[in-house]
Amino acid sequence: MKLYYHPASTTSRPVMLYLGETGTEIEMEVVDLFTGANYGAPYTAINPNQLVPVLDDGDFRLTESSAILKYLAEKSGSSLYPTGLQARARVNERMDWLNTQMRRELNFSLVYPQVFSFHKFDSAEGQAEKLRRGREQTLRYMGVLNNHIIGPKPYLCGDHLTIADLFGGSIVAMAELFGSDLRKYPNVQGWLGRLKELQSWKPTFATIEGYAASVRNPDLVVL
Ligand SMILES: N[C@@H](CCC(=O)N[C@@H](CS)C(=O)NCC(=O)O)C(=O)O
Repeated sequence: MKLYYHPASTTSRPVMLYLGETGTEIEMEVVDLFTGANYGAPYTAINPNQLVPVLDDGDFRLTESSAILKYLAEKSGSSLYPTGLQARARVNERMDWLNTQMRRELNFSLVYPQVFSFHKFDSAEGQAEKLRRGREQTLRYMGVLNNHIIGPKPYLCGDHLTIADLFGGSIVAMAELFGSDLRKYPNVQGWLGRLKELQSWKPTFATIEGYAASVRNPDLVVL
């Protein structure tokens, strides 16, 4: 198997975490998003969306980080993706929520327009409005995550780590990385703290931590 990825990519890191935590060794190829390699003809032929990650398993090609995690876990029978009907439905529910609600607001509406030049809005008014709304919605979803999804449990789906935690950890960690103080969300902070203890967390996050340190500044709109 082969993974096309970039370590600064929020959607590549969950797959990197999965591979690290399960000791799964596959071929890894960096697609350099910072030089636009994903827009070149060779990579566009691999993924017409021009996005990472992509998994190749023989002649089977898979895009979408959430689907890749489920495929890898199901293929190897990993306990990170429980098989019981309702337990699995819960993992899928969390991943869909993270992918469509939290990622849209926290990553695309609040963080990315401030720290990735190609996500910035042309007009100052447009940018300000995007950030205002993104912040408002992210605060709402952080409350849902803190009070209802995590609550007193150690992980998103209960007592055990699942692929939903690997997926969500990468998305939610973007808040802290770019200057948000999550102390007002103690359950979220505690959950992230447990994920940071995973042996593959530090190496997986080294690139984005370096990038965040280089662009973080007091003017960023944060939570
Ligand atoms: N829904 C896709 C989204 C993938 C995605 O947004 N990838 C970003 C990195 S996090 C990317 O490749 N961006 C390159 C670009 O926009 O130029 C997934 O979950 O895999």
